[in-house]
Amino acid sequence: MSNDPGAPGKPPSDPRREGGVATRTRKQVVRPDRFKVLLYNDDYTPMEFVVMLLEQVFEKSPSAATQLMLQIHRGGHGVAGVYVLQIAETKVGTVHKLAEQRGFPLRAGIEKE
Ligand code: TYC
Repeated sequence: MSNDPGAPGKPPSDPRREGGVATRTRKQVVRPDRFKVLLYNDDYTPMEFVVMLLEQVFEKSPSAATQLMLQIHRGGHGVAGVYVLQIAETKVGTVHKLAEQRGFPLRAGIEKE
């Protein structure tokens, strides 16, 4: 806060009012774009592996992870989480790395929200 008491009988000086022109400066609020991380169904990745990923990579509860895995299994794809781009890209890379290590064809992708 300003620590300018001003001269007695005068209001404190306000640099935004110098020259008698009132200006108002608002900080621009920048909200970064967000991206959905999608998981796609396939016929070979075990259900338990997908549930494990949803818990450990996407921080879902065990019951939320199971429900979402079944939704992907039945519907073809689902949203594992929503993040800023750099985090979304890292999550996709983690999914692909862990799936490839186990020889599973699981695929993830990114879609702008
Ligand atoms: N369809 C797989 C199975 O029957 C399970 C599965 C669910 C795979 C979700 C991928 O993103 C996926 N074993």
